Amino acid sequence: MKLVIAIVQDENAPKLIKSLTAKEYRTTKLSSTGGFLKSGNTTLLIGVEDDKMDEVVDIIKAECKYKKIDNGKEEVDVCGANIFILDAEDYRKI
Ligand code: 2BA
Repeated sequence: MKLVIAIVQDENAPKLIKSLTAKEYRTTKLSSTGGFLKSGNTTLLIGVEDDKMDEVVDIIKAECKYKKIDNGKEEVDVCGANIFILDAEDYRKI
């Protein structure tokens, strides 16, 4: 099993969560703040079986769009998603 940590733009999060939930993936949404822009973003925790990883990445790709932001000093490219994929050693529901 993998633990996916996906940092996405706030505006893309509702549709992404809806699409993941529709495919029966479970998500936890955390409110987060980017260290560079110091503005809000969304971090999702998603527990995924190994053989479902490609589908999850495809859903994230489909729902999360890249954008440019002018922070007053420069134009900054913000990715659709920054995704960390970790091996989950164990997972239990109690
Ligand atoms: P922020 O840290 O607010 O970064 C927003 C965007 O600013 C970044 O987009 C990148 O294009 C730019 N940026 C970030 N740090 C920079 C720097 N030191 N110098 C110049 N430009 C810089 P993304 O790379 O798509 O990142 C979007 C958000 O994802 C980040 O928001 C941060 O919250 C998270 N993130 C990205 N990479 C990460 C990493 N390696 N570890 C933890 N969080 C990460």
